[in-house]
Amino acid sequence: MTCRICGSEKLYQFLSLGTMPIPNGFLSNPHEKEVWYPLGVCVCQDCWLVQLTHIIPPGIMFKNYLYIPSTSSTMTQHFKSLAEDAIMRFNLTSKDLVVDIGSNDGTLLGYFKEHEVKILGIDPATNLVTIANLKGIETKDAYFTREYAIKVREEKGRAKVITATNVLAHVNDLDDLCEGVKELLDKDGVFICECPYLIDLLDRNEFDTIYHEHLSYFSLYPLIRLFKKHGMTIFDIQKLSVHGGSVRVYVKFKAQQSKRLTEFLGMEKIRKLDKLSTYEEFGRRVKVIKRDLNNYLKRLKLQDKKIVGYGASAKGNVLLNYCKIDTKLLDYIVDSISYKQGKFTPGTHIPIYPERRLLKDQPDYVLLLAWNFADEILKKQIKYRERGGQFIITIPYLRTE
Ligand code: DWN
Repeated sequence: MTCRICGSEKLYQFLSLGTMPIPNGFLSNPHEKEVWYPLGVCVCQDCWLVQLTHIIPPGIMFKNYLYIPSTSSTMTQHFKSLAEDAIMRFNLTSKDLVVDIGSNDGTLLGYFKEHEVKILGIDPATNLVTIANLKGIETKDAYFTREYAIKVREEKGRAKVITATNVLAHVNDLDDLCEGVKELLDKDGVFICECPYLIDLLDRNEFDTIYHEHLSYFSLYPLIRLFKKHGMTIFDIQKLSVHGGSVRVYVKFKAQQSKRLTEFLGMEKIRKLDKLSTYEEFGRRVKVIKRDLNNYLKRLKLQDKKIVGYGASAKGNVLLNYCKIDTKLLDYIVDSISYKQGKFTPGTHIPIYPERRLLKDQPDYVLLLAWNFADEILKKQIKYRERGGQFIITIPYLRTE
C-alpha cells in the first residue's frame, strides 16, 4: 500500500478498530448476512496524511446513501452561512455557476439558488439525486471525475465556485478529483472544500469518525501538498465546529497565502503532527475509552438500569462495533430519520425506533451516539432530562449530562 497523496510506502499503522460491517449498512432484519471488513488507520511518514489501511469499493457505500444533512438544523444553518458567505466574499451573481461535488439532497445548493446563482449538483447516490431533482436542484447522478468535469464544462461552462463539503475524505482517487476541479473551475474561480480536521479528531478522541467511508483524515500540510501537485494553492482556511471540528479551505490557481493559513501551519508544527508519538498516544487513549465505557455500561446494567442509544449514526455504529456494545447493554436506539426506524444496526443488530419512544419508556440512561449534535439533541430532550433521565456522552471524554 502507498500513500494516497505522495505515493510514499512509509506508512505506519497506529490504530486498529478490528473488523466490522460498513457503518451505514443498516439491516431490515437482524439475520441478514453481512460482510465484515478490517478497519484501521496509518500515517504517512512523508506527507503526514492519516489514511485507512483497507479500502472498500465505493459502489458498496455510496450508490444508496443514507446520510442526509437537512435532517439537522445544525447542518442547514451551516450550509446557509456557507452559501451567503461565498456569495458575499466572491461577489457571485446570476451569471455565475456554482457546482457542488457530492451535493447530497441539494441542501447547500438550495441556498445559492435563493440568491439566483446558477447551480449544479453532482452526486453518485441515486436515491439522493432523485430527492434533489424533485426539490428543483439540478443534480447529475455521477461520480465527480476529470472526465465528467470536462463533460459538465462543455455543457454548462466553467464554474466560478466549486464546493465539496464532507466529500474529500470519501474520495479514493484524490488526484483525479483535483484534475476535475482544474478542468471545471474558472481561471479566477475558487474551490471551497470542507473536511473534518485531524487535530480535532486527535484532541477530542473522535475515533468513531474513523470508518470505511472516510479514506483520509486531513490536516493542512498534506492538503497543501495535494493541491500543489495539481498547480493549485490553498490561500485561506476557516475553523468550523461541525462534525466534531472541521476546516474549510479556499483554493485558487494563483493567490497569496493568508496570515491565518501561516498561523495554522505553525500550529500544526507545534502540535507535532509530524511525530509518530502523537499518533501512538492517540491509539492508547482510544483503548482506554473503550475499556472505561464498557466498564461503566456493565456497572449500570448490574444496577438493573435501562439504557438505550440516541442517533443511529455511522460514527455510532463504529463505536458500538469497536466497543462490542449490543442488545445486552442497549435495549434499542432512537433516531429521527424515518428510513432508519424499524431497521437494525450493522454488526450489533440493535433495533431502531422513532425518538418519541424515549419519553414513552423514560429509560434511566441514553448513550448519545450522535455527539456532534449534542446541543441540539439535549435541548430537544429537555423533558426526558427534567424527569431524571441522563445522557451518557463519550466525546471528548466520558460523562453524563
Ligand atoms: O462524513 C459523514 C458525516 C458528515 O455524516 C458521512 N460519511 C456520514 C455521516 O455520518 P453520520 O451517520 O455519523 O451522520 P450524522 O448526521 O452525524 O448522524 C446523526 C444521526 O442522528 C442521524 O441518523 C440522525 C440522528 N438525529 C436524531 O435522531 N435526532 C440527529 C438529530 C440532529 C436529532 O435531533
